[in-house]
Parts: sequence; structure tokens; C-alpha cells
Amino acid sequence: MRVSGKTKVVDTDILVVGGGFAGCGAVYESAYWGRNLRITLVEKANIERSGAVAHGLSAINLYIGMRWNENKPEDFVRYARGDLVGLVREDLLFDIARHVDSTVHLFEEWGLPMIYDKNTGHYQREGRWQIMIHGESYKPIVAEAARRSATEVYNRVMVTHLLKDPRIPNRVSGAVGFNVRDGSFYIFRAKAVIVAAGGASHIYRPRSVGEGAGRTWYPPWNNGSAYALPIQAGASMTQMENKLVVTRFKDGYGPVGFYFLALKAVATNVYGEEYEKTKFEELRKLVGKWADAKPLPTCFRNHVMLQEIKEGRGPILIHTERVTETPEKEEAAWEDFLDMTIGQVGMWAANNIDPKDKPSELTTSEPYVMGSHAVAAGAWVSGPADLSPKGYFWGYNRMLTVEGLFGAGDTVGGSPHKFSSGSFTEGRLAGKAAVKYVLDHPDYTPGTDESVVSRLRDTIFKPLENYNLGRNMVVAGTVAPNYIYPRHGLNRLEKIMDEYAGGVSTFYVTNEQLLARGLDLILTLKEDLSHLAAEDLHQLQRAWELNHRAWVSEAVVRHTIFRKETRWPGYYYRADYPKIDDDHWNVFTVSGYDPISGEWTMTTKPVIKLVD
Ligand code: SFD
Ligand code: AMP
Repeated sequence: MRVSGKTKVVDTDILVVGGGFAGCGAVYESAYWGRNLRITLVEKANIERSGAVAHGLSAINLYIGMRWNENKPEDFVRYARGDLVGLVREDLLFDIARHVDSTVHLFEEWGLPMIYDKNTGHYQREGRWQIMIHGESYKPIVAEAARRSATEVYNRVMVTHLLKDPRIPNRVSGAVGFNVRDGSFYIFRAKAVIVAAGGASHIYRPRSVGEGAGRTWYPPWNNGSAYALPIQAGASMTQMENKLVVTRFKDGYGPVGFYFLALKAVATNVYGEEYEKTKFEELRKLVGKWADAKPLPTCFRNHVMLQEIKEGRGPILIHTERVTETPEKEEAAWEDFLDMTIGQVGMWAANNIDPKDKPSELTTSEPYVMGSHAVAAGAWVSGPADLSPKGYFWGYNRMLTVEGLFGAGDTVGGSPHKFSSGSFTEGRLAGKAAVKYVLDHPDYTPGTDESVVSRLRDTIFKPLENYNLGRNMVVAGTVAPNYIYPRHGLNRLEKIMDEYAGGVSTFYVTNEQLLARGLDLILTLKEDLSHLAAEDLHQLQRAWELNHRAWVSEAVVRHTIFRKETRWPGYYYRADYPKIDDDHWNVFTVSGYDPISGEWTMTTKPVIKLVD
């Protein structure tokens, strides 16, 4: 395999890693406040169609509607708090809620086709927080704004490591990575870095394997760089045990929000019983007052469904056939998936299901690691000066515990339900703060340690060398004594996480001993990653994606060991601590990896209520 062998050095003021929703927001806003600054966006795919919104979306899941007095920001804080069983950073949530409407108005100005309610003249609501859009081209529209704002965009460059300044303890000074098409090695030297690299699928073995291996709800190309990059730079993470499991149309992973909220579809067990009602008292016994949150928290909705399946009353059915009685509704039912999860439409066709005639099966997904959906894993960040209580604020909004390093979207923990609009908004907040940080430190020029950079260069391309050296020892096909392929490493990681850390094969159940064994196996796998082999640049990207996934998995397992309760039944279960324990665990879990010693520490931070 030939690679260009070139090294490209880019000097910039603000480096944004990842051009998804949060990254595009960060670029847009930093260009606005930092007119004379150099703003560089680096993206491993192409921002035109990258990230979780690559295929489009059919709804914007967070719009407050303040101009029409539909909701107030504090209503949103209450909603997200209830859904996450109390554990949210209210300062971060409020901050997003007070700004998110302006983001949506920008999207409309840039050409996103909105849907209006003919009676009220407001945006057409799907649910209380969600509005409907014709969103097949959502990502290209938002990417265009970022492209016009950025000084430069590097597409097809995967960032593998952040750089620290050797002269100043705990300060970021850039990043390195490689061009996935020509193999150039990139060194970015930056005064501030915003990580917006998205959450992670394929940490856990997906339900779809073999021919359907790529079919997951959360896209296979998002690999958790949002966490792996900051963790290795020493940034603290929070709530990494809080993984997302979503109820989805079986096998195609079609989302359910539109059907439940807009069409008011009901889900039943196979005998036609509405299990959310019949199982409610049992649920209340398990989770107490938290069962009274309205709407019923996402994890509890999963929980009652899982119970129903375990008790033999599956499959669970969503009755689309009862709510698609008009041509308009039928069309909307198809468009929802055509805009957002086109594979589900293929599944319907392949399985001979017309949603107006037949119900569809629902099931729960494998767990994903994210911070922007009904889930709050991610970095422990500073909040805004005017809202954040002591301990939640250290100078710059959305700055991580590493100086000059900012985050947004899935990167940021403790602030769930941001979705696309909230992630873009959080990018804007981080961008504005990063500009202030750069302007407040006018004499700073990024410093990098040449020996570290040179070592990273060797490390990054090592899988190509491993392949070239080891290929002659190949016994047959892909059976090689001297190396492992990224796909093999991924299968191994997914199996460990699935069986030891509460994946689908154990009905999301784990315990201290399983987790301890899982951690051992992950650490062994991490050692073996130095033997990864890549036969081309595509496989080199897969190798680094796997490396990041392994770091994320380690953090997930360490956090899951630490929290000794079952906070979110339906997301995962600690069989040894099967209940919610508000007396001891009404706190955030916070981890820190020390890049010098290689040690991890676990601690807690208080949950501070700002809204009644
Ligand atoms: O209903 C590197 N989401 C939905 N949000 C909505 O508002 N409405 C919906 O209808 C939504 N639905 C939905 C959603 C997601 C998915 C997968 C489906 C359906 C099928 C959620 C939003 O999409 C999500 O909240 C935001 O996209 C989060 O934004 P952000 O920026 O945190 O993540 P991203 O957009 O995936 O972008 C990450 C980018 O980083 C790049 N990247 N670049 C360089 N180097 C590296 N090492 C990198 N690693 C990653 C990625 O390529 C990407 O561009 S519903 O089902 O919920
Ligand atoms: P989903 O399609 O599951 O990703 O959900 C889209 C939006 O609808 C998110 O804001 C969910 O929290 C919300 N949602 C989905 N199903 C329900 C439900 N049964 N009750 C209340 N909110 C829901």
C-alpha cells in the first residue's frame, strides 16, 4: 500500500474536530464572533453528508416555541430531568433551551423546508418538543452554512489524537490525524480546539449481524472519537454508564417518535394489551416516584416492553394500521422513514408489510454511547457564567477540564435531549466561548513536542506496516498469525461488551463480577491493538475507529462498575443493585484518565437543582 508520505502542518486559531451538527454550529458561531480569527474544520468524511444526520431527519426534536408561548426553557429542563431520572446538568440544559429557537429560525432562513400548522400558523408540532420538517436535505443545508463560515474545511481527515502543550500543564495545543484518501499526515496547531466528533455505535454487538451488520439505528460510522480524544488528553468524563437503548421498528431500526407522538399509535403485546398501562403498577414498585414523570421516561418505556417480552407476550406490535386511515397520514408515515431511515422502508417492502394494513414489530436496540438523545454520557464541562453554580463553572462555557479544549453535541455529558437543533446550538455556545478564550490569551502560540508528534506519526501508520510485514505469514484467507484485522478486533470488542457489560444477549443485565471480567478482556484487547493490520487507508481508518471504540468501552465499563444502582432500568441493569438508590447515587459519576501515569480515578459530583 502506497501512502503519500507527506506531512502537512496547519496553523490555526480555532480547530473544530467533526463537522456534524455541533461542529457546524461551532464553526458558524466562532466565525461570527472571531471575524479576524482562522477557523479550521476537520472532518473524517465529507461535511456535506456526514454524521448522524447524513441521511436526513424528519423532525427537529427540540424547539421550545417561545415566540408563540408554547413552552418555556424551564419546562424543557423539567422534561429532560424527568426523562433521565433526575441526573442532568440544569445549567447546560437551560442554556441550550434559551437559544435553541434562534438556531431553528436560522435553519429555516438557510432553506430548510419547514411544515406549518394550517390552523395556528405555528411550526407543525409532532409532540410537545418536536416539530416536523421535510428533512432529507437537512445536513447539506446546515453544512453549507459551516462551509461559508469556515476559513478552511479539511474533509477526509480523521483526527486520531489531540496534542498537549509541553510548556503549559493540561493545555491543548492541537491535534494530529491522517487523510483517509491519500495518507498524508496532518499536524494541526491551534489556540483552542472544539471536539464535536459524535457518539458511538458498534461498541456493543448489534442485533443485526452477518448480512445486516451495518444496520444499526445509530450510524456505523460514528465511533466515539468525541470521548476517546478528550479522555486520552486527560479530560474528565461524566455519566458514561448512561448508555442509550432505543425502541425501534424491528430490524430496520426505524424511529418511533413520529408514530407515537404525531399519529398517536399504540404499542401492544401480541394479545393486543397495552402493556404500558398493564405494567404500570409493577413499574412503580421498582422505581417509585420516578414513574410519575410525564411523559413516561424513555428507559422505563423500554423496561416495560422488555418485561413483556421476557414474560412471553411478544412480539410487541405498533399499530400503524389503526392510524394511517387517511391518504395524508399514510403518506406521512412513509415520508417519516424516507426522510430519515430509508432502510426501514426497504424492510417494509421486503417483509411484505404495508403500514396501513398491518402492524409492525418493535424491539429495543443494542446500547449506544451518546450525549444528545435521551441519554447524557460525555465530557464534564463548564457551564455559562450567568447560570452555573459553584463547581459547574471554570471560566469558559463548554470548556472541558483541559485548558483550551471545548466540546459540543454528543461530546458533552449531563445535557440530554439536545438532538440536532440543540447540538448545533451547543456548538454555537462552544464556538463563542472558544473565541473569547483565544482573544483573552493574545500572546499564546501553540507549542508541540516534536518527539511526541513523531511518535504519533509512527503509531498512526503502524497498521499498514504490520500488514506489509505479516501478510506473508497468512495461513489462508484472513487467518493471520501476526496481526488482527479491524473487523476481527471489532467483533471481539462487541462480544465483550455485549456479554459482560449489559448488551442485548443478556437482556442488558450485568453485575460487578461480569464487569470486572469484561474490563480485563478489554485491557487485553487494547494491548493487542498494536497488532492491528490495515491493507489500505480505508482499513487504517477502521483501525483507528476501533482504537477509539476500545477507549470508549473502557470508560463505559469503569463507570458502570462505579455506579452501584440500577438508575435507568430499560437501559441497563446492575443485578447486584437492582433498584434506584437516591440516597447514595443521586450524583454524577465523573472519571479521569491521567495520560502520564495511565491511571483512572472515579469520583462523584453533586446534582444541583436550578429549576423547581
Ligand atoms: O428521531 C470525525 N437524531 C435526531 N435529532 C433530531 O433533532 N430529530 C430527529 O428526528 C432525530 N432522529 C435521529 C437522530 C439521529 C439518528 C442517527 C437517527 C435519527 C437515525 C439525533 C441527532 O442526529 C444528533 O443529536 C446530532 O446529530 C448530534 O450532533 P453531533 O454534532 O454531536 O454528532 P454528529 O452530527 O453525528 O457529527 C459528528 C461528526 O464528527 C465526525 N467525526 N471527524 C474527524 N475526526 C474524527 N476522529 C471524527 N469522528 C467523528 C463525523 O463524521 C460527523 O460528521 S430520532 O431518531 O431521534
Ligand atoms: P424517537 O423517534 O424514538 O427517536 O423519538 C423522537 C422524539 O420523540 C424524542 O424526543 C423522543 O423522546 C420522543 N418520543 C418517542 N416516543 C415517545 C413516547 N412514546 N412518548 C413521549 N415521547 C416520545
